[in-house]
Amino acid sequence: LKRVADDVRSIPEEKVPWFPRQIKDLDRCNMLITKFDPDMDQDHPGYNDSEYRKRRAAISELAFRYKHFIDGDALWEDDFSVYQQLRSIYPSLACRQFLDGLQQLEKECGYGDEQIPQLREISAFLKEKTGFQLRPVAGLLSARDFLASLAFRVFQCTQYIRHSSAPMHSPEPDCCHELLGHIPMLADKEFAQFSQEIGLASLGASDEDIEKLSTLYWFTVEFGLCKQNGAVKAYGAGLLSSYGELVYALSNEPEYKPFSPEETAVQPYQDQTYQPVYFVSESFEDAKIKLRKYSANIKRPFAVRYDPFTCSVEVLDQP
Ligand code: HBI
Ligand code: FE
Repeated sequence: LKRVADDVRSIPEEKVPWFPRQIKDLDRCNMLITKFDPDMDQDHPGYNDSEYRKRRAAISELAFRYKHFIDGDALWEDDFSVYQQLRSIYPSLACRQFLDGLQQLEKECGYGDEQIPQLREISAFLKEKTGFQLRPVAGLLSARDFLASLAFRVFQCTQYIRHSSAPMHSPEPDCCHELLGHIPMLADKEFAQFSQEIGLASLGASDEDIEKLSTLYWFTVEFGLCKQNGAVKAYGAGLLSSYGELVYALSNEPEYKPFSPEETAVQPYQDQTYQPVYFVSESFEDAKIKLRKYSANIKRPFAVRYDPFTCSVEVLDQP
């Protein structure tokens, strides 16, 4: 039923791993990682809750059926108690771009603690702001497929909600994480550009480089901090969707290092508990310039360029 690592499409024997060239090719970027899946992981808070698992299977089915040109229905879960809690600490801890994005979502897109707009509406909102669009996904994707989507300004979004026995923490991405962590940031032009550039760098890259880019993504897009008016603020979605870690990251406890792609890309990270170290960028502009330099040094026998008119990737200098 689920498409997972062992029965994924076979990649023919060639030097460069397959990668999507057109936005509709993202229909094939669907390799799920089952590490934190409630059907497979005995430690998942929903593992023994058959109602929860049934609901998850139904939501997954919608994501599996989704095709780029068909744009099927996809729904968000609607329990939004975490919204109010997190909302109250954002003004002092979140970066300016996040607060701007959230305010626009509240004013123009129906964000609030009572209800949440559907994927289609938020996708249309983002398309207008930065050209990003959303597509539903059933769970944690392989890093390669997830990053490839960013190259096309497509963000793969989970729709299900965390189990009610653990409202403050989820080992998997869930809709609270996407809606509160990622979406406000994706409404910022500079940040959208940064995200797409990580995606473009990943296309056809070696497994080793994918691992490094995924670690970079982890310490920036998920757990990044940045300087703003002399203070340190959060922009990472993993922080902005976790009350506990957001407060912890901006306390005096954790270690901070300046963002430097070479060093950040090989820093071991934690996906079970708080990060031991956070990387602080001078600004998004600065992070983008550093990332660009880093990407230029990734070895690939070709270069890629995104054509926004056709939503496709041009491959240059192929041998
Ligand atoms: N899959 N659905 C989904 N959402 C993510 O945020 C995500 C993912 N797969 C991998 C991933 N994030 C990161 O850990 C990086 O490896 C890219
Ligand atoms: Fe995320």
